This record gives sequence, C-alpha cells and structure tokens, in this order.
Amino acid sequence: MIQERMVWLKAEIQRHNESYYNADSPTVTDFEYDALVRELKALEEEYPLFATPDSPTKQVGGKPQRGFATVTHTVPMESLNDAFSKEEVLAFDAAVRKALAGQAPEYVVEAKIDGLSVSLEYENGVFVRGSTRGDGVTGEDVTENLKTVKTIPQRLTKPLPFIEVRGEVYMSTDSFARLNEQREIEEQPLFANPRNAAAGSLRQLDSRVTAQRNLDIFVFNIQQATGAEISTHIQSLNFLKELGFAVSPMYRSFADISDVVLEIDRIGEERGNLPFEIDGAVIKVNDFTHRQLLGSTSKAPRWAIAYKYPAEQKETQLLDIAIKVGRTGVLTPNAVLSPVRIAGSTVSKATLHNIDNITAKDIRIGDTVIIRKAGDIIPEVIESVKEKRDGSEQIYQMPANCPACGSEVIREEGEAATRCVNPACPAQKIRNIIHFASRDAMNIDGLGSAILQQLADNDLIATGADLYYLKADDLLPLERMAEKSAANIINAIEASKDAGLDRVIFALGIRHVGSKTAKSLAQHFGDIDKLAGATKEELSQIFDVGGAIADSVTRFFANDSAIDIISKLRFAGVNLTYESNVKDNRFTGKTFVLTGTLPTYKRDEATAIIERYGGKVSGSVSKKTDYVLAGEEAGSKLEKARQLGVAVIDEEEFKTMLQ
Ligand code: 0OX
Repeated sequence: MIQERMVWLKAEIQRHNESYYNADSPTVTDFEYDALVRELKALEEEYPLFATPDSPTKQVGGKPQRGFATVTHTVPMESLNDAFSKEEVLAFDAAVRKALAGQAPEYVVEAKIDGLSVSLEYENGVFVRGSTRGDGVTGEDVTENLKTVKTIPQRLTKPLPFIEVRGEVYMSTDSFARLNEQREIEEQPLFANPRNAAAGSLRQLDSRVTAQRNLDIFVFNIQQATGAEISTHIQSLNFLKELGFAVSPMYRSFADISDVVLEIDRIGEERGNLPFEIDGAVIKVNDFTHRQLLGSTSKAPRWAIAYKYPAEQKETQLLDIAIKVGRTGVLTPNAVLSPVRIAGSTVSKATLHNIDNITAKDIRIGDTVIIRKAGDIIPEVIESVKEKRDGSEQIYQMPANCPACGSEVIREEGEAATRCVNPACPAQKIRNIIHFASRDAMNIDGLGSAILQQLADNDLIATGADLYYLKADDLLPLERMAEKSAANIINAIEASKDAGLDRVIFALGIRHVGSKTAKSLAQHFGDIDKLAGATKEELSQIFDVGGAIADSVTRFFANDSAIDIISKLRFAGVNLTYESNVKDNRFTGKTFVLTGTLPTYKRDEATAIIERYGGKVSGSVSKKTDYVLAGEEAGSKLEKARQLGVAVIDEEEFKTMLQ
C-alpha cells in the first residue's frame, strides 16, 4: 500500500516535471506539486527500504529542478568588457586602431540599459522563441513570458525567413515604483532596483504574473538573419527599427574618440531624466568588416566596450530629518538635504534607513554628509564628515508620536523599525482597509484595491468599519462602476456582517495577529468586548498566544480609534460574537486530522464544520489526535493513524456524527 503510493507519487512528479521541461502548460499548481514532493520525501524518510535511487527527490539540491526548458544559443550571447575611466576608453581606441592597422574605425555610442539580455527568434516574421542569456551559451526558454511584453512585436513588418535579435528587457522606473508600492501593501519583499524586478518578473513560472509587470525591451543587435544584407551596426539598428522593434535609444556614430568621450558625458548628464535606468554607455565599432578583424576573446568581443558610470557621491548639508510614515506604519527617517546635482538629477532627499543606522554612523542634523546615488533609485546618506562640525550640530531622536496621526509610536524588542499602530492612522488607512476586505479577513467580493483607493480618496471611508455605511449611490460615481456591480458590492458588504468574530479580529490588522491567532482569540473570548478588555496576563495564558501578541493586542485596544471602529461595526450589525457560529459542542475537546480527497467536502468546508461544533483541526497525527478523516489517496497520515491506533473515519461516518 505504502510502496504503491510511493511508486504513484514518483510517476506523478516525473510527469509534472516533463510537462514543465517541455514548456507545455503546467499540469499542477506549484503548491500541489510541492505537496507531492513533500509527501514522497516524508515517506522515503519513514520507509527507506522503499526509497529508490531514481527518485525525483534525489535530483540536484535534493529537490527536482523545476523551471524552464533550456535553449542553446547557436550564436553565443557574448558579454562586454568594462571601462571605469576615460583612460580605459582611450586605451580601447588605441587597441582598436592597432588591430585595424591604419584603417580608421567609426564608433557607435549607445546608452547601456540596466536590465537583462534576451534573445528573440522569428520565423517568417513570427515570434517563435525567446530565451534568457544564461551563461551566454545556454539560457532558459521564456517564450510565453516574453509574449506578454507589449514592446516585443509578435509579427515583424517583413516576413524574413529567419532572424534572431538580442535586446535588453527592462522595467521603467515608474512601473518599478508602482510594483514596489503594491508589494508594500501586500507585505511582500520589495525589489531593490528595476533590474532585479525585471529579472524576477521574466523568470516567473506563470506568465500571467509577468503580464502584470509591465516589462519593456530595447533591441540592440542582430545575432543572425537570413534574407538581410547588412554591413554596419547603424544599418542594423535602422533595419531593426523598420521591422518594428524598439531599438537602443540615443544611438549615434562618431569618427573621433574625443567625440565618443563627450557623448559618454552627455548621456551621463541625461541619466537622471530618463524613464528607465542605465548603468553605462556602450561603445561599438560600426563596420562589420572591422569587427571581423578585431574578433573576440573567450569572454567578450574586442570591438565593443561598456563604460560604467561611477556611483556618484557628493557632499552636502543635512538640513533636517523628516519622518515618512509608510503604509505599513513604519516610520522612516529621511534626510532633508541642501539640493545637489548627482548622477544627472537634483537630489534634496535621501534615506537614513532607521534610527540604529543614524546612531551607529553618528549622523547629526547640521552635519556635512556624503550621499550616494547608485543603481538603486533612492539616494542614501553614507556618512557624515566629522571634521566639518562646528558644534552646532544636533543629535537626532525618533519622535515619540506618529507625525501622520499623533498617536504614540512603538519599537518592539529586537526590531530596528519604529512603528505607528493606530488603526486609523491616515498614512496606513488604505493598506488597512484593503486588508480588512481581503479574502482571509471579511472576504468582501468585488472590493479590489482600485475601488477602495477611490473610496478613500473621496473621503467616503477611513477605516474598514466605514464600508458598512456605504450606499450604492456612493459607489456609482466611481470609475467603471455599473449599477449591477455596485449592487453586488453592497450585497457582499452586507453578507460579510456574518463572517464571524475570528475574521473580524483578523480584519482589524492587529500586529502579529494572523488568522490562526485570531481564531484562538475568538474561541477563547467569545466576544469582542471581552477581548478588548483582556489584560496581558489573561492573553498570555492562552495556548499559542505569546508575549509579543499579548503586548500588541492590548496596545491595539488601548487606542481610541480601535474602540471607535468596534462601535461602528457593532452599530452596523456586524456579528461580534463567536458563540453564534458554534452550533453545538459535540466536538469540544476533539482534534481531527484531515487527509486525502473527500468525496464531497473540500478541506476548508470540513474544517469549518468541525470548528462549528467546537472541534479543532490539526495538521499532523499524534497520540492526541481523536479522529483522522480520510478520503481518496490518503497518504502517510493515514498510515500513522493506524500505527498509533487513532480512529480513522471516512466522510460517510463523519456525516453520521453530524446528524
Ligand atoms: C545594453 C546593451 C548591452 C552585447 C555583446 C556584444 C555587444 N544593455 O543596453 N549589450 C550591448 O551590446 C553588446 N549593447 C547594449 N546596448
């Protein structure tokens, strides 16, 4: 039985792996796939005799490599040699002239886009395959993801038999800022810069994710082509443009290296004004016969060089420190600077990260500071110049109150961040409301972030509780809001009043209170007033509520706005008690474990039923388990239950228990 299950799991995982490698559509979600691998691994550990060396769990890194099919680049995607000074550019020119033995080179200078290099292949003018550069010889097939990039033509203006081009996929600084804003709301880790964001977005297994990321491309090379006669780089860029590609912006040709150097400076000046990031300028020999003479080293062509702009540093005065309250309530100290030109733009603000950084570097208001603008968008203060102090400089302390709402801020032990935890703080308003309406909280259908943002912008809501006072007439003036959808939203808001106390507690967005803790709190206290009145000691006594949670719950309810929100919820008729959810206590004190696929109930439905009768659902089988509710294809949990002598029931028996 176990062995059969393991054979089945191996075959199943193998099947999914293959469909992935062959770049078909995925046959399972990542989540389901991981569950299969985890189950197989657990069984192999428990029953090593049945484990076989060909198991997919034994592949590289202990986990089967799952991802994209590989592509071999028939024309290698070479890298570029770097130059960090004007002298190195002059040395490059000297080497080129020497190799050309008296023939005068012409150079093309282009902005060097900071993204990731890809190859695009077209057959008869139709986009057929796209891949990442990888190590230059082998890359990853990301065709489906590249199909979502709007600036990549699916069809060329001329049906050439075959052409392979190379370009740089990038994310504009605007799209990057929007993506990170969204991620901040969703509390996902932020991307450090547009290049990382572009790379992360292109290497998604689900191309629907890539489609939402707003990537772009600039094409800068013909790797190979049939049916096109081209003898210079300028000709190829012009031809690529004709075919419908967005090509390297700002390309120009020069005969003199001194003009090349001036152009590098000119592009450097433009750097801060462009809607995308560049990290240098590329200098290329224009004539292909010259390129042939120059050839390549094992790593890079001798006919091109990348001039990298230095991460510029400047000295300026730190006039003040201003606090920005982020959407998650974190207070970030920002430097207010005497404006300076740096990396092509004027900078008057820079991040100081947090108070520990300020203290460690002994940065004081009035100091002369050194700031740097590197690849990342936000400039930062690196250090203060202590020798330039005159004694008037002021040591900085974080404010005791939130500058956005005035309520007292907190700093938890072991955390660098100072936070405002007022649920009605205007800086956090939109994030809190989005959380309130979200699926695991009040689960209000149809209330996406765009609608909530508009409602908040129009001052129709300031907290989640205000949603219960909205009327269809408030919704109708919003963008793209039809009468039917307005009515649906109002109905969904109404229906959410019965979501249950556990969801309400989770929806309040109390720091450290996830849905599981919210459920424990709801079960323990039974109504919101008892929870609001609970002391730290009472809270800490609850199993699975630690000191940090107890602190944060009492702190939350000490806030007047928290009490306001609860009054509004109560007045609107939102169910704030837990008992009403429990039908009777037939399962009180009983722990269930679910395994396998049940014939009619989904997992969360069965869980809800068990909890409604006072029982608990646990993820693993132990001696304390009372029942294992097992369905089709139940795995190791069922086996464990049998070993421990735990009662195993099927859905039929479970239903009888409910009668
Ligand atoms: C860019 C860029 C990168 C590639 C290998 C030989 C020439 N990031 O914008 N590479 C190249 O060309 C290299 N051109 C560019 N514009």
